[in-house]
Amino acid sequence: MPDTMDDTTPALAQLLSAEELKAHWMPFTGNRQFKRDPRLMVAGRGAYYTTADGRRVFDGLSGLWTCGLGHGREEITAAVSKQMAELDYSPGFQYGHPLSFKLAHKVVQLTPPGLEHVFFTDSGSESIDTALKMARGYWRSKGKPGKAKFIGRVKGYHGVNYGGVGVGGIGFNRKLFGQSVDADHIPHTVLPENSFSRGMPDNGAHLANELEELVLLHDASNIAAVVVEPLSGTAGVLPPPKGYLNRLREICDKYDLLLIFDEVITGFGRMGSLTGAEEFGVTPDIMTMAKQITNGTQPLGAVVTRPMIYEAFIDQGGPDYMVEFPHGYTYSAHPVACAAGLAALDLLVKEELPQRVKALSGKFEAAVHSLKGSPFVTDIRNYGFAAGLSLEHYPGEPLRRPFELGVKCFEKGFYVRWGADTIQLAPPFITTEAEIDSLVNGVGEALHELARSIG
Ligand code: PXG
Ligand code: PLP
Repeated sequence: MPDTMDDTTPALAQLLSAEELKAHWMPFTGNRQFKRDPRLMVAGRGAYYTTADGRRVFDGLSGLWTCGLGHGREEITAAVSKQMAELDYSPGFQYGHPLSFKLAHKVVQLTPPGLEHVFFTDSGSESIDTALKMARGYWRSKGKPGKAKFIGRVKGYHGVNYGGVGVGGIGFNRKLFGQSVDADHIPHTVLPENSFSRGMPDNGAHLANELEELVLLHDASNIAAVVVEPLSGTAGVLPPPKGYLNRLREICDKYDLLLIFDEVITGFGRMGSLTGAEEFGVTPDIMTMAKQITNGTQPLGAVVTRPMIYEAFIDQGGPDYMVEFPHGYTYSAHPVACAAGLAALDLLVKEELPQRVKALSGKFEAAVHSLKGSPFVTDIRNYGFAAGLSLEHYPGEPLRRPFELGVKCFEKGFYVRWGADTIQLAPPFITTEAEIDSLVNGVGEALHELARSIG
């Protein structure tokens, strides 16, 4: 284990006792390793964190793909403080407050034409489960209750709630929990001939035809919806092959399947457009969003739908005092989260940050691909301000090298994500060209140091 905490352990002991460290069962974390050698952030400003041992660390993943505007944005802090003082909570069922309607309207304006109604949740996982319920309810309201199966994609990540795990395609996330919803999966789009592709790979549109194979297998009368991320984030940044998403859309139209885009990572700027749908030119029937909607400052998710979905529930709603969609969370459209969302989206638009990502994405692409030939690097993929590097496995231990590399990067002042056999970079939209170079150089040095340390 790295011994970097040795000289800082007294500072850590002042901050947290062993009992306190033990009490928190951390999410998606190696709890044993972490508690032996904690990595703690205590402050954030712009594109940098400050760690408990007083170091400045570049935020190479924008939090968890959340904080593209950078940290400590005063406009968001002011909006949240004002809202807390004015109306800290208001019931979301049968009563409302003005901000949720303003935010819903804003989201409709920022998503592609055709998506017109917004349902609020508290997270990406809740957004996905909401979208799946909308899809099944839609078909039931149309008199087609058999249309209940979902088609996800291998390597897809759709959060951790039961529906999302069932349509998700990451084996590690599924194996302890069993199959939760009726789902099948189309193949992922990683092909050896696409190694080191820049942006959208040339090969692989034909893999969308696998959807048609599954439709022929299960029959369209049994399938509710197809759920994919336009670009898979968590699995290691997998951009869609050219033509692939268009083909999925065609097949969904041909067989009357709903198409759900999970834009929890791709939504609100990271692709260099407001959404992946806009960037890749394909509009789904339902879009799920979260993370960047509040710049990560408050938990908030959104599900954006075509009118036909909303109207199907309204039309079957019975007397007008009846609830049309028996679904919602205590914190759906929380006023403080809505205040944060309005402020964050205002900044995103006013500062033209998607445009900035687009303008700098060529620079980012060239920088990350300069790591080709560095020790252990077997593939590099990128789009917008997102990149994934696949790393050569230790025999029988695919997850170990990315962990070692991530910790080494952190020691060197760069926070990056490790997951599966990859590391991932997703810098804030405000990142400068010099910071892109320094992040990529930091990762390159860490790779070389890792190679030297194991001889
Ligand atoms: N869908 C997609 C496409 C996601 O990326 C979720 C749903 C779930 O969102 P919530 O808010 O419930 O976590 C996500 C979230 C990572 C990482 O390190 C990625 C996510 C979450 C946490 C970490 O790649 N994606
Ligand atoms: N469990 C119980 C016992 C509840 O009363 C509620 C909400 O009222 C929930 C779960 C759901 O909580 P949430 O609305 O925050 O998702």
